[in-house]
Amino acid sequence: MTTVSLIGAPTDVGASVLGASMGPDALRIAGIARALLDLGLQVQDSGNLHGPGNPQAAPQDGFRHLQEVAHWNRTVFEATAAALARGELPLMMGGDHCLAIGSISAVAAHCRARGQRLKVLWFDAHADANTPETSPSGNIHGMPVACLLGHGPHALSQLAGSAALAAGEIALIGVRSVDAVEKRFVAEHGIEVYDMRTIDERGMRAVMQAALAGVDEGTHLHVSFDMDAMDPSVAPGVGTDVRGGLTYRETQLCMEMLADSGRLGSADLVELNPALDVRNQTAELAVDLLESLFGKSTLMRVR
Ligand code: 6HN
Ligand code: MN
Ligand code: MN
Ligand code: MN
Repeated sequence: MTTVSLIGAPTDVGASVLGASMGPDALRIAGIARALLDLGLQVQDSGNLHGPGNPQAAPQDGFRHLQEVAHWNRTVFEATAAALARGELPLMMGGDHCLAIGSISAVAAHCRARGQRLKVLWFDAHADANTPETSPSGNIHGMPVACLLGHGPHALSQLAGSAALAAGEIALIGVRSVDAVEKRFVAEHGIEVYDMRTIDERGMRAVMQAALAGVDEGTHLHVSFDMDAMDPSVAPGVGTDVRGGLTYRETQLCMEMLADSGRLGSADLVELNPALDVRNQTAELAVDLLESLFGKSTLMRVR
């Protein structure tokens, strides 16, 4: 039986809007553990990780809070690696999206050690592919994709010993806000991107089929879900909202197709900002999505 390890990472050091630090508790209040237990999973909630506070400092050398971000990511790396080593399925509850550097670096190291293929599906309004040279904000939550591909400071880009990912191991879904220099990074690395226009034109089912092509029994699937991938009309509790995002049903279909793949090995749920939410609805929405990701379906499946 699968044991889901809930890893709370309560920090917003990678963002400039404060509040994502309250994400883990908002998910607990919305009933994340109960929901997973009701699906017949085992749940291990070891509480929240600890780390430095948010200094709210100005950028230095293109980064805001590099020291603090590196500290948090080392801690997330250790917790994720420990859960994987115990045979559990880590669910990192952010926190801002910089924390996916730690979780995905641990997943990549785990897969490499076992000769497993890895595919990361990165749901986001943004490409998160800035480097300190190109970032308009210095906020490190805008840089994790670049760091995971080996670009950025050593403390963030080499957590797994070398670059965590090759460009072909990640696909971005739901993208609609990409900075000028990020466009070049994405194109030059040949990163697989399903932006909102592609989703409009092809439909979510075709997009997910393409994103999951090649995922087989030997593949570890990691889902990194930034709540701002969804349309702000349904997910208002996020710090960097962009209109024109995924609908409720489009997102549920993604989660259902991911569950059907049977290959989910780890996940992040990030950028949930309870300070900007209304009656915890974005956390409740996140729990709905996670239920589907972990196999809840409307009807009994007869195959
Ligand atoms: N996120 N591209 C912008 C920046 O500051 O680099 C926004 C990044 C948002 C990041 O939502 O995880
Ligand atoms: Mn993001
Ligand atoms: Mn985003
Ligand atoms: Mn490169």
